[in-house]
Amino acid sequence: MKMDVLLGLQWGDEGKGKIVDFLAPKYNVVARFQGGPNAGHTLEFDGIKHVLHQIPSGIFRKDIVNIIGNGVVLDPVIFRKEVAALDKYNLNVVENLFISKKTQLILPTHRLLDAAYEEAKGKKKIGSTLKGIGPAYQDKVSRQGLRVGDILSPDFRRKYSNLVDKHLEILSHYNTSYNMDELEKEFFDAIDYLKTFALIEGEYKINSELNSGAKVLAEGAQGSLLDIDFGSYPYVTSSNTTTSGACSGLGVAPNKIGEVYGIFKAYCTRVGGGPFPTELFDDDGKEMQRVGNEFGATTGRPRRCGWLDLPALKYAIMINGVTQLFMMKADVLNIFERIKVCTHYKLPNGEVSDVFPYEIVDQAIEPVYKELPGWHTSLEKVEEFESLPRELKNYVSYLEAELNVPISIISIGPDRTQTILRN
Ligand code: 2SA
Ligand code: MG
Repeated sequence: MKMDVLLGLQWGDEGKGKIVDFLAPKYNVVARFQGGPNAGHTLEFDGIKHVLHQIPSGIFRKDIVNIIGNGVVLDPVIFRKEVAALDKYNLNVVENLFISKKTQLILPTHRLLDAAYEEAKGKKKIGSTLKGIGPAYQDKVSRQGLRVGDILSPDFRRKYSNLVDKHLEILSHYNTSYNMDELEKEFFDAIDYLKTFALIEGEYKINSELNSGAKVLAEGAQGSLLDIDFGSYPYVTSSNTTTSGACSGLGVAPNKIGEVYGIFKAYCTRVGGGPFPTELFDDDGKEMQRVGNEFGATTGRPRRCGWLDLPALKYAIMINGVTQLFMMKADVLNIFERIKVCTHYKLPNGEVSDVFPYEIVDQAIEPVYKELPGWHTSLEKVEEFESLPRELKNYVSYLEAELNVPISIISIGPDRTQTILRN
């Protein structure tokens, strides 16, 4: 079998949690391949809202195997709280969750370093989620990180102290206050708890699942435009959020990738700093934020809002090799009489282009818009594609023609049931 990949094509928060939950019944395995507690995947069903950070979204279905891959950075303290929050649902978390021994650990000092580095950036803050993501990946790449498998070694405390001593030395140059004893107590309690889970050779597990005919879904976090290589650098996260990250973050070969599902919102949002060519600063933007409830699932921060950006979306489709598109939150645009879509960027030198430019950060980019009529009506009663308002169907056809990829799902509300499939 091949592994399908699901990822966000914008700056995150496209609605991956909802879609994984929706697709999950078709899969036997759901795996996370990058990121960590900076992710916030919101799932809503039976009138209750659930937010997952590090645990794959397949956990709500009792017959699905969930894998945290080697590409992830795992905070054991947050992990413990996350599992505790699931307690009341009577799920098989311990039996259904497998963690790669090669997954990197986030230490309490990674969080402190994240905060210290952000503070030192002054006005140029990345808008990090302050979960220690950047410093943890830094240690991975500089070959000194601790991995989940290390916690099984009798030497773990010594390895931990070696690394933490280095962190504390760096922190002594910053104006940071913390209580190391408290942080360490909480951390080591969480490490003991983590030991009660299946810590495995993730790459063997996932390949043997594929070989035995299991259907596997890789669940992306953050978004393609936050990719460390292809995003709006340096305003990015510290991992490859794109399809190739699913290969390296799980140990699955590129020729085993099947469908690549790309999710995008019918408009655009971004949390944190960095360029956002179609950002709205007017009432339209405020309305999108209010109606779309655009606040970060991890940090609660308000998300910046704007119109759909086709140059950025085409770029993300190209990098990821997207085979099917899912359009999310179409209902948020119900309020508009006219809808805008950015088709090109106008650069300061007058050039008009649909290329996502290298100089995305350092120059003012003016979006060139096409206007389309809005549907300006509620979608509440709609259950199938045919019953969608004509203007929304036209919006979908227009996007498909521009993007050259079919839009096979249109989401018109947060609930599992508010999901329109196209055949
Ligand atoms: P980090 O913490 O080092 O990964 O931050 C670097 C940049 O990546 C952005 N980022 C995100 N953007 C959107 N959603 C994310 N996850 C949470 C959510 C965010 C939240 O799903 O709602 O709750 O605020 C996420 N994670 C990282 C971040 O804003 C920085 O620009
Ligand atoms: Mg999110």
